[in-house]
Amino acid sequence: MGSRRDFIKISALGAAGVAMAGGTYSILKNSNVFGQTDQPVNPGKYAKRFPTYCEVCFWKCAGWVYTDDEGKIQKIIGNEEDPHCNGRLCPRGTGGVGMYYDTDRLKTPLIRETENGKQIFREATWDEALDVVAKNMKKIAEKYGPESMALFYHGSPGHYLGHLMKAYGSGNKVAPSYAQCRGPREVGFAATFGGGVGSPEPTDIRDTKCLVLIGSHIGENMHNSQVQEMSDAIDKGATIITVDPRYSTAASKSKYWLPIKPSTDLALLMAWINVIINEQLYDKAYVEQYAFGFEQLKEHVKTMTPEWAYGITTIKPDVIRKTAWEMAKASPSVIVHPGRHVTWYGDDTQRSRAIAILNALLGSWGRRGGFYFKESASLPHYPHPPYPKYKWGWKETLNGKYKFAGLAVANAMIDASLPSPENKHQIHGWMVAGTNLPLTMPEKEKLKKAMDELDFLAVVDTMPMDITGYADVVLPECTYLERYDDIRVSPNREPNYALRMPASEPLYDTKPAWWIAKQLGHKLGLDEYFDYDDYKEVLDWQLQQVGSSLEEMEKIGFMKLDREGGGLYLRPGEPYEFNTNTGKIELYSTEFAAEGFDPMPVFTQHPEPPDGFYRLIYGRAPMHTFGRTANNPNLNDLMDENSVWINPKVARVWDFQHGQYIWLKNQDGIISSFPIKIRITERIRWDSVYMVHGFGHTNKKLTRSYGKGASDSQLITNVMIDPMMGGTGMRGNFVTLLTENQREEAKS
Ligand SMILES: Nc1nc2c(c(=O)[nH]1)N[C@H]1C(S)=C(S)[C@@H](COP(=O)(O)OP(=O)(O)OC[C@H]3O[C@@H](n4cnc5c(=O)[nH]c(N)nc54)[C@H](O)[C@@H]3O)O[C@H]1N2
Ligand SMILES: Nc1nc2c(c(=O)[nH]1)N[C@H]1C(S)=C(S)[C@@H](COP(=O)(O)OP(=O)(O)OC[C@H]3O[C@@H](n4cnc5c(=O)[nH]c(N)nc54)[C@H](O)[C@@H]3O)O[C@H]1N2
Ligand code: SF4
Ligand SMILES: [Mo]
Repeated sequence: MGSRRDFIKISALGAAGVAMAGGTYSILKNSNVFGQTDQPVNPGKYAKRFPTYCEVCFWKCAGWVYTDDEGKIQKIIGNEEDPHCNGRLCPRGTGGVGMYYDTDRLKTPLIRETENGKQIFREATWDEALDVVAKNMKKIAEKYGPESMALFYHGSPGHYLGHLMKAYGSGNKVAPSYAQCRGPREVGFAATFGGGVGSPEPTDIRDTKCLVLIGSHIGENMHNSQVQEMSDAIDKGATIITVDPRYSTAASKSKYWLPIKPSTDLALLMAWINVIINEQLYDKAYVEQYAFGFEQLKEHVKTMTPEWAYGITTIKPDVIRKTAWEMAKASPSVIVHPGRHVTWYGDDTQRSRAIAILNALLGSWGRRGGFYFKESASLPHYPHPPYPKYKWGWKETLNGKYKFAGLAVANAMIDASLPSPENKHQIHGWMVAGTNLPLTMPEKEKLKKAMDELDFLAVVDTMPMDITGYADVVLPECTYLERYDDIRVSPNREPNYALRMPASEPLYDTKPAWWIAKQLGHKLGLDEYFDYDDYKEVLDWQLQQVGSSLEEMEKIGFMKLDREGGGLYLRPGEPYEFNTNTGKIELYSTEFAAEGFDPMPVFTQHPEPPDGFYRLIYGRAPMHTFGRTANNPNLNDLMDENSVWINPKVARVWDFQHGQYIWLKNQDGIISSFPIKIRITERIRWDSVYMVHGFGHTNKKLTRSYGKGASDSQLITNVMIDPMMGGTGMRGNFVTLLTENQREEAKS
């Protein structure tokens, strides 16, 4: 069956002219995975340096880009003053140069056309390509109203294109980094402490005495300063407790590894709460002064004993008690880490709530070695006319569901793009910038159907990623090393600014997203919203308002400011009003109760794998960010495919050998597009298999990563939706293992 929008494999366009940079990268050197600042920078070799902040992941470490006397980018090192990195980039940040030098990059705008009955991409000028985008946006506005356009984004381009969308009349700006990532955590913590966690997480790891990791695999999850602080805390003797069905890197550094049965963490958390209350281990003064609902909570957890949890989690009662005592001993310098990618089982908001409650009982919120009060620098918005009022927005696309969604829900936006009787507000056009939806969203068939229904789809990306194959128009953005972007103002212990400026002219015919947004604005008659010729003017204006300038920031790259909002921690007995209904830390959530949800978390059992199937779990590799780095020449060198971790017991039953390639088939009969190599290891429970996310790319134009490894996303066809905020729980999928022959049979 042909579809209106066939997947087009982008053909190699333009001569691949640029050679790889020669620089050496201190990756995984001396077992220290971070780049070093103490390497002398040879002034003869490196002629110039330019400030940047990294876009290889969203920790946004500030750094310096060095070029040689021919203006070629040679290396990137961390900015010593920046608390996100303390002068050391992670292997991915160091390897970011590979994004610039990747000869598979998108090189010119492309327009989908039909030639002899076959759909192809034609190389186009920017003017032509932007004309097609603007024409289609106008058509959609006329036919359905501008509200029917949606922007899917991740990272820097979102701001400029989001501004364009709002000026055009749509408030549908949506990032999978909410409902596929940290949304439930933000809701669970806000219901408890009156504020979300945000990024970077305000975890005071450097001063903690006890760090509890529930699935957060810091060390493989390479969020830079967090890994550094954890390493320092270990050196200072902190106790690490890791709860993970897999013996993760963090587990290997832990005093306690709790190899929990996947999907049962909420029972463990409730049992910990039970012990901490019943054995009077909680911070009494803190709870008395700041918390609401203690008596209800005490009553609620009465039967949730370690013995009860043992039957569910397989974690022994004495281990549950001992680890609870460890936390209490360290209190308040203890962190039960909120995690980050928390969309696991559909009850994720409530699991995050349980984590927040546990922290509240231990008195760690607003305390040294627990969670500090973060602060971010402010910058005035560049002036523009008010946005037009839109008649409906992302909230209306939820059709009354997901009351606690604080941001747009990507999966709901996809649902809203499918025609259906209950869909009063259908989306008809997408712009996708910096998110590779086929590898990011579960339920790939639904995604494809939705894309097929669209009147128009434009993609802004740097690489011929899988999503570009579905586009009507592809707009090639230049990489973060070739552009100005907004000043980074992310929160930290001290507020600060970091600048990104180009270290090189854009290679090929690529352009920054701010420029793309401005040109589209012009073609849509929205010039008044883009009152500048160059984004430098915006940055300079903003910096002038706060007593600095672009000129100054180009020299220093990073600026730390004084705190204005009070101390990092609560002073003993300090009166404090939390931003909740009661003004207190809510152990009993009045908000949840008012909307008919459990005011305190309740454990429910999740389905378990049928015979011959194993739970599919996934995570990160230290040298890759999702799928965005799989093709990066430097990082591909370090790891070019993922493997599937299988317990030796399971390997024996199936008679599989280490290194053998197999296919995975899920509960709905979906077979992985590509085979995956077996890693036989005791480090995984026998009831689960594990793989690193971000492999199994399907676009042939990714010459290094096409067909390498398997995609977890493809096998995630069962999602467990969080009824509170719409997050897609993705760990309720089960796979069985197929040899080549069995795959042939299964296919026929
Ligand atoms: N190198 C690198 N670092 C990254 C990223 C990256 O792409 N690459 N991405 C960044 C982003 S956006 C995010 S959101 C974070 C994600 O990083 P985390 O928030 O740390 O990731 P999770 O996916 O929640 O955790 C993965 C771990 O959960 C374990 N797990 C699976 N099922 C269960 C279960 O039922 N219970 C428990 N307790 N554990 C389970 C897995 O074995 C694995 O070790 O990483 C960030 N850091
Ligand atoms: N199965 C499964 N699904 C997941 C996860 C998982 O672990 N497993 N993790 C979830 C999590 S935690 C998150 S945060 C999301 C993240 O998922 P996404 O938001 O989709 O992030 P990436 O996969 O990094 O996709 C980034 C896209 O941006 C492009 N890109 C890179 N740099 C630039 C740039 O400067 N400009 C532009 N315009 N494009 C650029 C890349 O080429 C790529 O196409 O995925 C979620 N989905
Ligand atoms: S943690 Fe690594 S990849 Fe992420 S921003 Fe920092 S250096 Fe870049
Ligand atoms: Mo994420």
